[in-house]
Amino acid sequence: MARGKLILIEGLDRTGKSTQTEKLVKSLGDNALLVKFPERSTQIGGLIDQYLTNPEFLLPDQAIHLLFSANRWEIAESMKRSLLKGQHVVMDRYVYSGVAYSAAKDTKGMDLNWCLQPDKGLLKPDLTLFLTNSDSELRQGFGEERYECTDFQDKVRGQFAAIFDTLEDPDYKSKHIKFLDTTHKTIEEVHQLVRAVTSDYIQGHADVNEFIYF
Ligand code: Z5A
Ligand code: MG
Repeated sequence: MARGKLILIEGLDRTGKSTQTEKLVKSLGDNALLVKFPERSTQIGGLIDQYLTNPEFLLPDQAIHLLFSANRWEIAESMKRSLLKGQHVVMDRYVYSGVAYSAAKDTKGMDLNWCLQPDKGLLKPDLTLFLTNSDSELRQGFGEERYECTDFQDKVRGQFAAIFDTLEDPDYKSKHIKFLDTTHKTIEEVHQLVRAVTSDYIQGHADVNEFIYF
């Protein structure tokens, strides 16, 4: 049986990632599973949730970085089992967020390469849809959690660009990463784009069964 595809929706804060992952999973039907990172319901996820929502819950930058990565590792095996059963797995954020947000802190020694190391060996997405837009701060909710402020988001934007320009393998990038500009598009218009790119990818790679790894 053909394995399912690992599909990632990434992007800057409030660009509609959660909205679009939910709609994509629904449109793929029973054969798709949604996985959101951070997965806040696990023990490690509980610590991450406290860190993000409680300004008095302090952790060294290295420690919270490793917790975000550990949160991916604790779900890695069950994701792989689902893929092997033929289910598509659609992720809301993943390794690229992990690297970009931590590297944006400018903490001594925590450069892009350092940040990527704990995720080495995780499954790499078959398809990443990276959402960009220039009006996201107008949307409801910006500013409620740690990291949700314009200055820091500008740094995160720079780190995402550096990941895709310098860290990621150019051959992988050209085949497996698509950038979608959502500026001034409605939720439904973005969904149609996301759906079209995903369907094309799934149809074009139906017989590819080997996994790719970070
Ligand atoms: N983080 C990290 O540091 N390290 C890691 O390894 C990982 C994450 C995995 C929490 O993530 C924080 O964790 C995050 C990165 C860090 N910090 N920041 N910033 P999260 O994923 O849980 O964050 P969130 O609360 O879900 O926010 P978000 O993901 O940034 O938002 P979103 O999912 O992109 O947007 P949305 O919830 O789908 O939409 C936001 C609003 O806009 C909502 O009211 C929608 O109805 C509206 N919306 C969406 N699309 C549109 C369009 N097209 N038009 C108009 N309005 C729209
Ligand atoms: Mg979200």
